[in-house]
Amino acid sequence: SLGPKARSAGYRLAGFDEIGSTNSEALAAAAAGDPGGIWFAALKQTAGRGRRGRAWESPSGNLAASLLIVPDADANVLATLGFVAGVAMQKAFAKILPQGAVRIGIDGADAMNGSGRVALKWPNDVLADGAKVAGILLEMGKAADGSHAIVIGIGVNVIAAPTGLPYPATSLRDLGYERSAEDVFEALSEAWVEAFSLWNEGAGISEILNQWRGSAAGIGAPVAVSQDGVVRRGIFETIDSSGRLVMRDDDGARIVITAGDVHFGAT
Ligand code: BT5
Repeated sequence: SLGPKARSAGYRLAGFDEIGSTNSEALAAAAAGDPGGIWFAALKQTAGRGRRGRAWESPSGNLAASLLIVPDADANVLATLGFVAGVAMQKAFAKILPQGAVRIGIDGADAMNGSGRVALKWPNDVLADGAKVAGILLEMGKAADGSHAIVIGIGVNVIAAPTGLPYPATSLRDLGYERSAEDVFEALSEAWVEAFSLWNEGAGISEILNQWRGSAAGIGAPVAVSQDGVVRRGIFETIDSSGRLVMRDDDGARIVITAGDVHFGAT
């Protein structure tokens, strides 16, 4: 199990060999009165999930980890925690992969082509070489006292990635890196503490978004964003100060998007 072997920076850790979903476990713990500050981590999930009811494949040996926190902040501020997770995940890879594999501050087009290079895809994916290597699912629940409980779930393809998806996926092993789920978790928990304390400093929200933007895949390139069957196309300009995607359409109109699925190289 991930528990006894793995070390967690800053928070408690509940480790599992196998679980339904670490996000569900964390939400249930919050409702049952856990005060937060705990990671739920597993080597395998049988009911892992992504956004909008989609499934997340978590075969044995990959990492599924969910952090439960009960921060004192407004819901719209809490929504930016997904970007903290993206920055933390990228920094975690920088800690455990060879120098040069992870370059912070590369431009978007470059991020799609480099060998094994790690970049962030709006809103919640981590790409290596343009393929999805990790996904993030931020969920809000209720703590026992009625305040907001936040669960930040992160799935990392350590030894295997699914095939036959509508877009490419990869794993650390596919990229030529033999690492364990414990190694990845330990680096992630350390990087989270660093990124979260920055976020917590108030002005840190903009600093986190700056860092995120600096590693964003596809800025300056054509993009299509779909949400509820509506597809919008344009040139991906930036991420604004609230973490929304900003694009410019053919007519020069500025479009600001809060949620959706991004496709690059849109035609
Ligand atoms: C995500 O959703 O990418 C968020 C995934 C979060 C998973 C973590 S694991 C720990 C915690 N506990 C949970 O139950 N969940 C969280 P989304 O952007 O909606 O992407 C989902 C889509 O990614 C699926 O529809 C598939 O196309 C694809 N997919 C599924 N499994 C994948 C994998 N292992 N690697 C890459 N892509 C995958």
